[in-house]
Amino acid sequence: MILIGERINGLFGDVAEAIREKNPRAIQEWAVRQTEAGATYLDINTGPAVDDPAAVMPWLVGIVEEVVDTPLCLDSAKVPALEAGLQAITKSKPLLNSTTAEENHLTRFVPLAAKYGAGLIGLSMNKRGVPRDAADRIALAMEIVVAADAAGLPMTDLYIDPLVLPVNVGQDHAREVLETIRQTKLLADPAPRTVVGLSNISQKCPHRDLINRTYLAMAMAAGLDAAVADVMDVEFMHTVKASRVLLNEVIYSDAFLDA
Ligand code: THG
Repeated sequence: MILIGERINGLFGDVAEAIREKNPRAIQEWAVRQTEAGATYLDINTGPAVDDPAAVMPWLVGIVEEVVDTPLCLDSAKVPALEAGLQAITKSKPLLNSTTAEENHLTRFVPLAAKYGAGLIGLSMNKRGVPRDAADRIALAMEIVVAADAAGLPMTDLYIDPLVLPVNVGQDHAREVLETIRQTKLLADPAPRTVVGLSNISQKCPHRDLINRTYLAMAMAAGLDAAVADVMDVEFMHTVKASRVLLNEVIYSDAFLDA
Protein backbone atom coordinates (compact mmCIF):
# COMPACT_ATOMS: atom_id res chain seq x y z
CA MET A 1 0.00 0.00 0.00
CA ILE A 2 1.14 3.44 -0.92
CA LEU A 3 0.12 5.72 1.95
CA ILE A 4 -0.19 9.44 1.23
CA GLY A 5 -0.27 11.40 4.50
CA GLU A 6 -3.25 13.78 4.35
CA ARG A 7 -2.36 16.17 7.15
CA ILE A 8 -0.57 19.03 5.33
CA ASN A 9 -3.80 20.51 4.01
CA GLY A 10 -5.20 24.00 4.58
CA LEU A 11 -8.53 22.30 5.35
CA PHE A 12 -7.08 21.79 8.82
CA GLY A 13 -7.15 24.87 11.04
CA ASP A 14 -3.58 24.60 12.33
CA VAL A 15 -2.15 24.28 8.81
CA ALA A 16 -4.29 27.17 7.52
CA GLU A 17 -2.99 29.33 10.36
CA ALA A 18 0.63 28.34 9.73
CA ILE A 19 0.22 29.28 6.04
CA ARG A 20 -1.36 32.65 6.95
CA GLU A 21 1.49 33.46 9.32
CA LYS A 22 4.20 31.97 7.09
CA ASN A 23 5.28 29.95 10.11
CA PRO A 24 6.88 26.67 9.00
CA ARG A 25 6.92 24.96 12.39
CA ALA A 26 3.55 23.17 12.56
CA ILE A 27 3.84 22.06 8.93
CA GLN A 28 7.37 20.75 9.37
CA GLU A 29 6.22 18.84 12.47
CA TRP A 30 3.46 17.16 10.43
CA ALA A 31 6.01 16.31 7.73
CA VAL A 32 8.30 14.59 10.24
CA ARG A 33 5.52 12.88 12.23
CA GLN A 34 3.74 11.49 9.15
CA THR A 35 7.05 10.28 7.72
CA GLU A 36 7.91 8.53 11.00
CA ALA A 37 4.42 6.99 11.02
CA GLY A 38 5.11 5.37 7.64
CA ALA A 39 3.82 7.75 4.96
CA THR A 40 5.12 6.91 1.46
CA TYR A 41 4.14 10.38 0.18
CA LEU A 42 3.00 13.58 1.86
CA ASP A 43 -0.05 15.29 0.39
CA ILE A 44 0.56 19.04 0.07
CA ASN A 45 -2.62 21.11 -0.28
CA THR A 46 -2.77 24.87 0.34
CA GLY A 47 -6.47 24.66 1.22
CA PRO A 48 -9.33 26.65 -0.24
CA ALA A 49 -8.73 29.91 1.68
CA VAL A 50 -5.44 30.86 0.04
CA ASP A 51 -5.40 33.83 -2.40
CA ASP A 52 -2.37 32.78 -4.43
CA PRO A 53 -1.82 29.00 -4.34
CA ALA A 54 0.96 29.32 -6.94
CA ALA A 55 2.96 31.30 -4.35
CA VAL A 56 2.06 29.15 -1.33
CA MET A 57 2.70 25.73 -2.97
CA PRO A 58 6.46 26.28 -3.55
CA TRP A 59 6.82 27.66 -0.01
CA LEU A 60 5.21 24.49 1.37
CA VAL A 61 7.46 22.29 -0.81
CA GLY A 62 10.55 24.16 0.39
CA ILE A 63 9.85 23.94 4.11
CA VAL A 64 8.82 20.27 3.90
CA GLU A 65 11.91 19.28 1.88
CA GLU A 66 14.00 21.06 4.54
CA VAL A 67 13.04 18.40 7.11
CA VAL A 68 12.19 15.14 5.25
CA ASP A 69 13.12 13.21 2.09
CA THR A 70 9.58 11.82 1.65
CA PRO A 71 8.19 12.24 -1.88
CA LEU A 72 5.40 14.81 -2.26
CA CYS A 73 1.88 14.58 -3.65
CA LEU A 74 1.03 18.08 -4.87
CA ASP A 75 -2.71 18.49 -4.31
CA SER A 76 -4.37 21.30 -6.27
CA ALA A 77 -6.93 21.71 -9.03
CA LYS A 78 -4.89 24.61 -10.44
CA VAL A 79 -2.15 24.09 -13.05
CA PRO A 80 -0.09 27.15 -11.99
CA ALA A 81 0.02 25.93 -8.37
CA LEU A 82 1.10 22.44 -9.46
CA GLU A 83 3.74 23.75 -11.86
CA ALA A 84 5.15 26.13 -9.22
CA GLY A 85 5.31 23.19 -6.81
CA LEU A 86 7.00 20.98 -9.41
CA GLN A 87 9.65 23.62 -10.03
CA ALA A 88 10.36 23.88 -6.30
CA ILE A 89 10.83 20.12 -5.77
CA THR A 90 14.48 19.06 -5.53
CA LYS A 91 14.38 15.66 -3.83
CA SER A 92 12.21 12.99 -5.44
CA LYS A 93 9.65 12.06 -8.05
CA PRO A 94 6.32 13.66 -7.11
CA LEU A 95 2.66 12.79 -7.68
CA LEU A 96 0.27 15.35 -9.17
CA ASN A 97 -3.14 15.38 -7.47
CA SER A 98 -5.12 15.72 -9.71
CA THR A 99 -6.80 15.95 -13.11
CA THR A 100 -10.43 15.17 -13.88
CA ALA A 101 -11.61 13.44 -17.07
CA GLU A 102 -12.66 16.80 -18.54
CA GLU A 103 -11.02 17.42 -21.91
CA ASN A 104 -9.64 20.85 -20.94
CA HIS A 105 -8.11 19.37 -17.77
CA LEU A 106 -6.59 16.34 -19.51
CA THR A 107 -4.95 18.52 -22.15
CA ARG A 108 -3.19 20.57 -19.45
CA PHE A 109 -2.46 18.16 -16.58
CA VAL A 110 -1.34 15.09 -18.54
CA PRO A 111 1.43 16.93 -20.48
CA LEU A 112 2.53 18.58 -17.21
CA ALA A 113 3.02 15.18 -15.56
CA ALA A 114 4.82 13.85 -18.66
CA LYS A 115 7.09 16.94 -18.88
CA TYR A 116 8.25 16.64 -15.24
CA GLY A 117 8.25 12.82 -15.09
CA ALA A 118 5.69 12.93 -12.30
CA GLY A 119 2.93 10.48 -11.40
CA LEU A 120 -0.63 11.66 -11.97
CA ILE A 121 -3.91 11.06 -10.14
CA GLY A 122 -6.98 11.11 -12.42
CA LEU A 123 -10.41 11.58 -10.83
CA SER A 124 -13.30 9.73 -12.44
CA MET A 125 -15.45 12.82 -12.71
CA ASN A 126 -16.17 15.44 -15.35
CA LYS A 127 -18.05 18.71 -15.57
CA ARG A 128 -21.29 16.87 -14.84
CA GLY A 129 -19.85 15.80 -11.50
CA VAL A 130 -19.23 12.40 -9.92
CA PRO A 131 -21.13 9.53 -11.59
CA ARG A 132 -23.54 7.47 -9.55
CA ASP A 133 -22.39 3.98 -10.56
CA ALA A 134 -19.24 2.03 -11.33
CA ALA A 135 -19.92 1.72 -15.07
CA ASP A 136 -19.97 5.49 -15.55
CA ARG A 137 -16.90 5.93 -13.32
CA ILE A 138 -15.05 3.32 -15.42
CA ALA A 139 -16.01 5.10 -18.65
CA LEU A 140 -14.37 8.29 -17.33
CA ALA A 141 -11.36 6.35 -16.05
CA MET A 142 -10.92 4.95 -19.56
CA GLU A 143 -10.85 8.49 -21.00
CA ILE A 144 -8.05 9.33 -18.55
CA VAL A 145 -6.17 6.12 -19.45
CA VAL A 146 -6.40 6.94 -23.17
CA ALA A 147 -5.10 10.50 -22.64
CA ALA A 148 -2.23 9.31 -20.43
CA ASP A 149 -1.27 6.59 -22.90
CA ALA A 150 -1.30 9.05 -25.82
CA ALA A 151 1.04 11.36 -23.88
CA GLY A 152 3.47 8.52 -23.13
CA LEU A 153 2.77 8.47 -19.39
CA PRO A 154 3.55 4.95 -18.10
CA MET A 155 0.42 3.23 -16.71
CA THR A 156 2.28 2.59 -13.45
CA ASP A 157 2.51 6.39 -13.04
CA LEU A 158 -1.26 6.82 -13.46
CA TYR A 159 -3.52 6.55 -10.41
CA ILE A 160 -7.27 6.33 -11.01
CA ASP A 161 -9.35 7.81 -8.17
CA PRO A 162 -13.03 6.72 -8.32
CA LEU A 163 -13.87 9.46 -5.79
CA VAL A 164 -15.08 8.50 -2.35
CA LEU A 165 -18.06 10.47 -1.02
CA PRO A 166 -19.15 10.77 2.62
CA VAL A 167 -21.24 7.72 3.54
CA ASN A 168 -23.83 9.94 5.25
CA VAL A 169 -24.68 11.73 1.99
CA GLY A 170 -23.77 9.19 -0.70
CA GLN A 171 -24.22 5.80 0.91
CA ASP A 172 -24.91 4.08 -2.43
CA HIS A 173 -21.55 5.31 -3.77
CA ALA A 174 -19.42 3.29 -1.34
CA ARG A 175 -20.02 -0.05 -3.09
CA GLU A 176 -19.71 1.54 -6.54
CA VAL A 177 -16.24 2.83 -5.64
CA LEU A 178 -15.18 -0.69 -4.60
CA GLU A 179 -16.47 -2.07 -7.90
CA THR A 180 -14.64 0.69 -9.81
CA ILE A 181 -11.38 -0.25 -8.05
CA ARG A 182 -11.86 -3.88 -9.22
CA GLN A 183 -12.67 -2.94 -12.81
CA THR A 184 -9.88 -0.35 -13.17
CA LYS A 185 -7.45 -3.29 -13.16
CA LEU A 186 -8.98 -4.43 -16.48
CA LEU A 187 -8.53 -1.13 -18.33
CA ALA A 188 -4.97 -1.67 -19.52
CA ASP A 189 -2.04 -4.09 -19.29
CA PRO A 190 -0.12 -3.16 -17.22
CA ALA A 191 -3.08 -1.69 -15.31
CA PRO A 192 -3.19 1.85 -13.97
CA ARG A 193 -3.01 2.05 -10.19
CA THR A 194 -5.91 3.03 -7.95
CA VAL A 195 -6.09 5.60 -5.15
CA VAL A 196 -8.80 7.04 -2.91
CA GLY A 197 -9.14 9.96 -0.50
CA LEU A 198 -10.07 7.65 2.35
CA SER A 199 -11.14 10.17 5.01
CA ASN A 200 -13.83 11.52 2.66
CA ILE A 201 -15.89 8.43 3.54
CA SER A 202 -16.43 9.52 7.16
CA GLN A 203 -16.72 13.31 6.92
CA LYS A 204 -19.24 14.61 9.47
CA CYS A 205 -19.85 11.08 10.83
CA PRO A 206 -19.30 9.78 14.36
CA HIS A 207 -16.72 7.01 14.83
CA ARG A 208 -14.70 8.31 11.90
CA ASP A 209 -11.68 6.13 12.55
CA LEU A 210 -13.82 2.97 12.59
CA ILE A 211 -15.47 3.87 9.28
CA ASN A 212 -12.12 4.79 7.70
CA ARG A 213 -10.32 1.59 8.61
CA THR A 214 -13.25 -0.67 7.77
CA TYR A 215 -13.56 0.87 4.32
CA LEU A 216 -9.80 0.68 3.84
CA ALA A 217 -9.86 -3.10 4.43
CA MET A 218 -12.70 -3.46 1.91
CA ALA A 219 -10.90 -1.32 -0.66
CA MET A 220 -7.64 -3.22 -0.21
CA ALA A 221 -9.53 -6.47 -0.85
CA ALA A 222 -10.87 -4.88 -4.06
CA GLY A 223 -7.27 -4.15 -5.14
CA LEU A 224 -6.62 -0.61 -3.92
CA ASP A 225 -3.00 0.47 -4.41
CA ALA A 226 -2.85 3.81 -2.61
CA ALA A 227 -4.77 6.07 -0.21
CA VAL A 228 -4.62 9.67 0.91
CA ALA A 229 -5.20 8.95 4.58
CA ASP A 230 -4.58 9.71 8.25
CA VAL A 231 -1.33 7.82 8.81
CA MET A 232 -1.21 9.11 12.41
CA ASP A 233 -4.15 6.81 13.27
CA VAL A 234 -2.47 3.76 14.83
CA GLU A 235 -5.49 1.46 14.46
CA PHE A 236 -5.69 2.44 10.79
CA MET A 237 -2.02 1.54 10.28
CA HIS A 238 -2.61 -1.80 12.05
CA THR A 239 -5.52 -2.48 9.69
CA VAL A 240 -3.22 -1.87 6.71
CA LYS A 241 -0.72 -4.39 8.11
CA ALA A 242 -3.36 -7.02 8.93
CA SER A 243 -4.92 -6.58 5.48
CA ARG A 244 -1.58 -7.09 3.75
CA VAL A 245 -1.13 -10.37 5.62
CA LEU A 246 -4.69 -11.51 4.85
CA LEU A 247 -4.23 -10.65 1.15
CA ASN A 248 -1.00 -12.72 1.12
CA GLU A 249 1.09 -9.67 0.18
CA VAL A 250 3.51 -10.25 3.04
CA ILE A 251 4.44 -13.55 4.66
CA TYR A 252 2.60 -14.20 7.93
CA SER A 253 4.51 -14.02 11.17
CA ASP A 254 3.27 -13.70 14.76
CA ALA A 255 5.02 -10.32 14.80
CA PHE A 256 3.11 -8.98 11.79
CA LEU A 257 2.21 -5.74 13.58
CA ASP A 258 5.87 -4.94 14.33
CA ALA A 259 7.21 -5.94 10.91
N1 THG B 1 -8.89 12.29 -3.74
C1 THG B 1 -7.66 12.78 -3.97
N2 THG B 1 -7.09 13.72 -3.20
C2 THG B 1 -7.77 14.21 -2.14
C3 THG B 1 -9.05 13.72 -1.83
C4 THG B 1 -9.62 12.74 -2.68
N3 THG B 1 -7.18 15.17 -1.34
C5 THG B 1 -7.95 15.82 -0.32
C6 THG B 1 -8.95 14.87 0.30
N4 THG B 1 -9.70 14.19 -0.72
C7 THG B 1 -8.23 13.85 1.17
N5 THG B 1 -7.74 14.51 2.34
C8 THG B 1 -8.58 14.82 3.39
C9 THG B 1 -8.12 15.69 4.35
C10 THG B 1 -8.92 16.03 5.41
C11 THG B 1 -10.19 15.50 5.52
C12 THG B 1 -10.66 14.62 4.57
C13 THG B 1 -9.85 14.28 3.50
C14 THG B 1 -11.07 15.88 6.66
N6 THG B 1 -10.79 17.01 7.29
C15 THG B 1 -11.54 17.54 8.41
C16 THG B 1 -13.02 17.68 8.00
O1 THG B 1 -13.31 18.14 6.89
O2 THG B 1 -13.88 17.34 8.82
C17 THG B 1 -10.99 18.92 8.70
C18 THG B 1 -11.43 19.45 10.01
C19 THG B 1 -10.41 19.30 11.07
O3 THG B 1 -10.27 18.17 11.57
O4 THG B 1 -9.75 20.29 11.41
O5 THG B 1 -12.02 15.21 6.94
O6 THG B 1 -10.75 12.24 -2.50
N7 THG B 1 -7.00 12.32 -5.04
